[in-house]
Amino acid sequence: MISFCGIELRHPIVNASGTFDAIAARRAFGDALLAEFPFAAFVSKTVTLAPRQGNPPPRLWELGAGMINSIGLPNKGLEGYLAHDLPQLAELPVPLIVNVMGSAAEDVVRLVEAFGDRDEVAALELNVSCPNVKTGLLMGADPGETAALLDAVRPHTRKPVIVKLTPNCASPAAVAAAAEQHGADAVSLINTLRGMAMHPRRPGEPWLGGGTGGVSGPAVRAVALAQVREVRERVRIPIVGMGGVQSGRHARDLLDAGADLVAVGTETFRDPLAGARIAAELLRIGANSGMFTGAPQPARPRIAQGG
Ligand code: RRO
Repeated sequence: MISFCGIELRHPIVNASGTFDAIAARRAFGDALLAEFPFAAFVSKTVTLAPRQGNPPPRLWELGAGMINSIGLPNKGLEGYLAHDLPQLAELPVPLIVNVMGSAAEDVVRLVEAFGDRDEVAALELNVSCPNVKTGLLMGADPGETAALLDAVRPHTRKPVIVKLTPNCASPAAVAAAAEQHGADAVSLINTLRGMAMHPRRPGEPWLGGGTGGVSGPAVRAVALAQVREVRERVRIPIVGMGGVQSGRHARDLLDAGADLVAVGTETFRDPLAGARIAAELLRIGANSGMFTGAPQPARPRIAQGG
């Protein structure tokens, strides 16, 4: 067992918000999903105050090393989430982290109040980093905006508050430091990197209905590692590291760069049980393989010479 913001977890692998639909997965796999749930905690897709349709299609573009999404936060809104999603997510065998977003601090306060004293909810994640919504502030791009949001939100819940950081700003580490100083219990990073794809047959037109989107998958792994390391040098609160993790080795690298938990996102599109596989691989790797660290190495067998 490991402890994250006072929450007991079986292992350090969770899902990245919005990349694993646990309700649909339960419909597809039945109660077997509960018996072998792939993540140590479940992070829900972002909830907004009012329902949203999301961005016009197409919403996805596959890359050589990942994908670009422009989903645009479709969700049932707070009332719909409380009535339909929360009761089903509360049946999962792991702690529930609810991800919320608003275009103004007052919206986020109302969302945090609504979840702040629900027993089903272990922690809240504030999404201040969605690259795909044109209206509203990107509160997470600026340390001052992030500080002001936390000042508004913090008095309304005793539950752990995780701030999801954007890589699309001058200094994610400065935003993380502001979040810590203004009461965040943890930070998570990275959200997707803003990118675009051109329409293959219509010169000059973007492919995605939203114009631009968020790049995820192996393409962003090196960026995630660098940013997690940079944030770790600035804050003492726990970090949920994510970005292109496909294996236990990749998870180990993020932990070594300073993360306390690792989230898996795009890889679950290829394999819904990737979280369980990565957790098992991580366990086999252990804390340190000893290679190139100066630790004593086992004697290497001599390669027999022919002749
Ligand atoms: O819904 C989305 O388009 C979306 C969100 Br809220 C987010 O935080 N990150 C992302 O890549 N897509």
